[in-house]
Amino acid sequence: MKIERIELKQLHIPLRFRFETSFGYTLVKELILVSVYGEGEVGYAESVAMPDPYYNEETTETVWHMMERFLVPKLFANPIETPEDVDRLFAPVRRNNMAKAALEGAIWDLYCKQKGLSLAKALGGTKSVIDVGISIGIEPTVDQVLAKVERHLAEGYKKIKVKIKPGFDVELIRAIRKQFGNDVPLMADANSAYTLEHIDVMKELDQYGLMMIEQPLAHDDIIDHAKLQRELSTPICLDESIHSVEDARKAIELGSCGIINIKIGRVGGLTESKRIHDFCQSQNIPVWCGGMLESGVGRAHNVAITSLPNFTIPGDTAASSRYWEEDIVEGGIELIAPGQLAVPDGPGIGYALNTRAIGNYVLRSVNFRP
Ligand code: OSB
Ligand code: MG
Repeated sequence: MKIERIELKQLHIPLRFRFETSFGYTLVKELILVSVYGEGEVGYAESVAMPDPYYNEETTETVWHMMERFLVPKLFANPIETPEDVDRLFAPVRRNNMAKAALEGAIWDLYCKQKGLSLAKALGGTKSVIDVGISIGIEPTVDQVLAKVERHLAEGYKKIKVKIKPGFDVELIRAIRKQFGNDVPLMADANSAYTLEHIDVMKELDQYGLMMIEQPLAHDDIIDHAKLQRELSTPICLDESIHSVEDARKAIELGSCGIINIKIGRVGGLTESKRIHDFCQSQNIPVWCGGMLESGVGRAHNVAITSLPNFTIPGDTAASSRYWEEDIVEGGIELIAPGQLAVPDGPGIGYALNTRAIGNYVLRSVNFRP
């Protein structure tokens, strides 16, 4: 593959709602759109790092720096035949997974477009339609969350995830169960807001038949999660704690979780995402695709990876119109049936970019050439 040019664009896209978690809130989505040009095609991906280092240690600025100073030069200095070569080339760089994933993802898209293959097929996807859920943020009141649950259930989302934090947890889950019943596929995501000192809260949550509790304890922990999992019948799902297939292996061996959330950015790319998927499949651990409030470009990558067979639990890839007035992919990515998205079969990610919308959202851009 000949790479002729790499372009980075920083975009700011206003969200249609305020999205709050236990670690902060987002009103305007900030992302880096990566375009890799070669042999008449362009591959696209986006960096999912947030502006601030509160979900993980990366930020928009660290991603830009790592790409410019280390990762792009590696791509120009080495022959690349397949996306797996990129994974190997970036391996000596410690962490900075979101920076790596954005470049690797754009090269996956470019590679697929050059071969005339859909990204889903190239990754080993088997589904043409995927079930999706929705992640609902913390609101000022329980009633405001209930109103959102009602709206999104009516749209047919197959899994309702609510964000929790100490003081906004058991009462919320009890209210959702009371209003919508025990059959609603419901889970809670704590984004590391608890410690083992909150064991009583966890045991109370354990009474509500949740599909899982996502990342209750520290972002860098798998020991306490194993202790907690022994006390609960609800499966723990790890998000922040898993950066690689090695992390997944250790967490599963310790009994720290029963489910894993795969985010392509957090684990450093599609190649590593597929490894985690395959390993979890061999261990009978179901996986699902997490979200980072991605634009349509990032969500197109999420759709492609979700088409793999062990993504048996609906992910957080909601429709474009939930997030944006106008997405940066033409027409957005919308539900084709209640709670379902189509897996495109066109080349690469299968969506064209809306260059006019991108022009409205762009803050800065830079081009690199060999
Ligand atoms: O923990 O899954 C998370 C968004 C930003 C950072 C972390 C998380 C999330 C979400 C949103 O839950 C999922 C989405 O709608 O993209
Ligand atoms: Mg999470």
